[in-house]
Amino acid sequence: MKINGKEKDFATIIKKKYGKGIAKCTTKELYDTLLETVKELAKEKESNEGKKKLYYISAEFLIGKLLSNNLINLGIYEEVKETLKENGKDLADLEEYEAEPSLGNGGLGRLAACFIDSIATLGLNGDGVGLNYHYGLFKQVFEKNLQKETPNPWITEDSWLNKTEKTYEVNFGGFKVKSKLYDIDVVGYNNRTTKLHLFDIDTVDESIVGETIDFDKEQIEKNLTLFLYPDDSDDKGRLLRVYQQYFMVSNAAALIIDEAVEKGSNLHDLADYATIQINDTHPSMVIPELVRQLQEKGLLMDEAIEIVSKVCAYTNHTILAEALEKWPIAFLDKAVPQLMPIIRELDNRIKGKVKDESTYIIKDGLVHMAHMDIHYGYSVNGVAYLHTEILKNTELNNFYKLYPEKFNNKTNGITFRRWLMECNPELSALITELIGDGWKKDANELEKLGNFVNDDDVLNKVLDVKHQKKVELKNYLKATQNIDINEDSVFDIQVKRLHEYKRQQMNALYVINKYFEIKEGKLPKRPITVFFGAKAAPAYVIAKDIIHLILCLQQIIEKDPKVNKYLKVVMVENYNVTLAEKLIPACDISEQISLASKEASGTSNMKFMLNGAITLGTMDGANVEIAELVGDDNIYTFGESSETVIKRYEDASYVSKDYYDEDEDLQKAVDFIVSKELLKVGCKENLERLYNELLNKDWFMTFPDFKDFVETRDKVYEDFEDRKAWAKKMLINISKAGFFSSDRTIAQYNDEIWKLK
Ligand code: 4GP
Repeated sequence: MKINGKEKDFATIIKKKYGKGIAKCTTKELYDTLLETVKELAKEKESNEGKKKLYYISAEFLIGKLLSNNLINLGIYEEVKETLKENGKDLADLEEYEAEPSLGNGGLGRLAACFIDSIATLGLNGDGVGLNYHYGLFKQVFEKNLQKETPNPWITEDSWLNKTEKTYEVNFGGFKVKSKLYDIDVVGYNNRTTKLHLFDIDTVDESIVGETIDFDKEQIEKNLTLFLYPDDSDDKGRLLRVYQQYFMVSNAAALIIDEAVEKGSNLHDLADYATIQINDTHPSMVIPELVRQLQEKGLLMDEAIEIVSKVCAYTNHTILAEALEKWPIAFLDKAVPQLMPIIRELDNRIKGKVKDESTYIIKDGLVHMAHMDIHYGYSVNGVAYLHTEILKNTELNNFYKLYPEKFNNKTNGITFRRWLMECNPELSALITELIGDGWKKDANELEKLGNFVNDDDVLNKVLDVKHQKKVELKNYLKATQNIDINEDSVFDIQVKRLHEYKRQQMNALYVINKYFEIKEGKLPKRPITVFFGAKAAPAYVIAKDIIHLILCLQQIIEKDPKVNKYLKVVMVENYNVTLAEKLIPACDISEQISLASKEASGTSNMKFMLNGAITLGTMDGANVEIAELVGDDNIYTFGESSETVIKRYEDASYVSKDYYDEDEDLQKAVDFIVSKELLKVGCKENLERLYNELLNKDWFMTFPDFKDFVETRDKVYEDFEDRKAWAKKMLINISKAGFFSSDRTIAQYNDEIWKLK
C-alpha cells in the first residue's frame, strides 16, 4: 500500500509503532493500527467535488462494521489478509473485535448505507447526514423465550468517528443546545471518498441508562442522541423523537447553507449548490427549517419557499399508515415553536390553491409530514416498481393527481462490495475465475455467468461454495451462540425486522404444520433448518409475541427426539449486519413472504439472490422484479396478488375465522399456539394474545395464503433434491442480480433527480 506517496507494508508500520512483529501483537494493537492506516489512506483519497452537492439526510445509517469493507474498497484486503496470515493471525479475529455501529434499524437504514458506498464509488459529490446515537437501536437478548432490550454501546476510543470542529447552536422551545459534528470517511470502491456526517451533543449522559433501555425521557440535554427510536409508546417518547428530528435537520440545514456560501452561493442560487434527499419522513422538518434559516439570512418567505421546493426531494419507503409520521401540533409548539408559524404558512398556501382536503398538511390537530414533503419537494419516489405504482394509483393517488410529474420509481439496490465481495469471497473468486473481474465495476457483467448454466463442473463448484458457507455459518453460530446445526440440512432463512406484514407468524405456522407431519410419520427427504433473525420494536407487543412463539417452537422441537432429526428452528439472537453477512451466503431458500402490496421493496431478497439463494416469495416489492428477471423456473411465488389484497382492505371483507373454519391443517397449527405443550414452555398471556389476534383479526391476512404457502414450500424442498437443477437455478439467480446493484440505483437517482455533474 502507498501512504503519502511512499510504499509501505503493514509489517513495517507495526514494527515502527510497537517495536515488535505482527505475530507478537494483540488483536487490539493490530486492529488499532489498521484503523489508523485506513483512516490515513482515506484522507489521501480525493473527496468528491463539484458545484452542486447532494445531502442524503436519514435518521438511520446501518453501516455495519467497516474494517473489511474499507480494506476491500481501498484495494488492500488481500494484501493485509495475507500479511496477517503469514504471521499466524486471522483477519476474522480483527473483524470480531470491531464493534458494529448501531445506527439503524432495518431496510431503510441499510439502504442509506449502501447508497453512500455507491455515491463514493461513482465519484458523486454527496454526503450522508444523520445522528450519532450512542446506544443505537438496542441489543436483543433472549430470556425465558422472550425478547429483552438492552443498550448497545458501540462507540469506543478506537472507533471510525472523527471529531470535527463544526458546531451549531440549535434552539428548542425554552432552551438551546450546541451540536458537535463527527464524521466517518466513506471509502468508495477503487475511487474517491465521501463523508457520513453524524451530529451529537456533548451533554449527552450515558449514565442515565442502566441495564435496560429505560431512561428519563424528559432530560433532553442528556438523552437527545442516546437511542435511535426511543420507545414511543408514550407521549414523552414521541416528543423526544421530535426533538431528535429537529436537531438532525437544523444542523443539516446550517451545514448546507455554510458549505454553499463557502463555495460562492449567494443563497438565492442555493438550488445550484445543494439538493437534499429526504429519506422517509424522519427528516421532513428540514423543509420549514431551511425556509426559516434562509429567512434569517435575509431572504423573504416567498423566495425561501421557492428555493426549498427546488432543493428537496422525498423518498417513500412504506405504505403502512403508522409509518407515515403525523405529529400533534402541540408537540411541535413545545419542542420547536419557531417552526409552527412556517408550517402553518406552508399549509395555508396549499389550502389557498388545492381543493382536496385530504392532502392538507395540517388536519385534525396533526402535522402530516409526508404531505409537506410532497407539496414542497420536487421529486417523490417509491423504492420498487410495484410500490411506486401503488403510491401513484392508491396510497398517494390524490397527490399524484396534483403532481404527476413529481412521481418516479427508483428500485432499490445493494452494494456488491459488502454483500458479495466481503461476505462471500469464495463465490466472488469463482465468478472472477469464470468471467473475469469486470463485474466488480459493472455488475451487469454477471449476465455472462449465463454461459455456464449447462456446465456440470461449474454447477458443482457453485454447490461446493454454498456448502462451504453453510459449514462456516454452522461453526460461527456454534462459537458465538452455542447453537448446533446440521450443514447437510436445507437452510431456509427469514431475516428482517419483525413485523406482522412481513409475516414471520405465517412462517411459524408452517413450522408447526411440518412438526405435526413429522410426528405423524411424514418425513422430509432431508432435514430442514428454519432460521429466523429479527428484532421487534420495544413497544410492538404482537411482534414480541411472535418472537416468543418462535423461541418456544425452537425449544419444543429441539427437545422432541422424534422430530429434531428432521426439523430445527434457529432464532439467532441480536440479528444485525454482522450476522446477515454470515447468514446470507449460507442460505438455500430466501423467505420473502410479506403480504402482497405491503413490502415496499425489500433488499435482503436481493442479497440472498446475489449469493445464490432461491426466493420463495409473494408477488410483492422487488420480488416482482426478481421474478421478471429470473423467470418462473427460478423463483417460487405464491399467495394472493396485491390487487386482491388492496381490494379486500377497501371493502373490509376479510374475516379470518372463515378461513380457519375451512382448513383443518390451519386450524391445527393455529390451535397449537395455545396448546398444553406450548403453554408448558411459554407465557399464557403472550400466546393467548397472539392466538386471538390471528383468529379474530389477522390484519395481514396470513390465513388466505397459508395453504398455497405450505404447498409451494413443500415443492421447493422437493426440487432442492435435484441438486444439478437447483445449482442451475442458483447460477441463473446470480447472473441476473446485476440490476440490483446500488450503483445502478444511485446512477438513476443522479440522472433523474439530483443531476450532479
Ligand atoms: C423499508 C421497507 O420496509 C423495505 O421494503 C424497503 O426495502 C426498505 O425500507 C428500503 O427502501 N422500510 C423501513 C422503515 O425500513 O423503517 O420504514
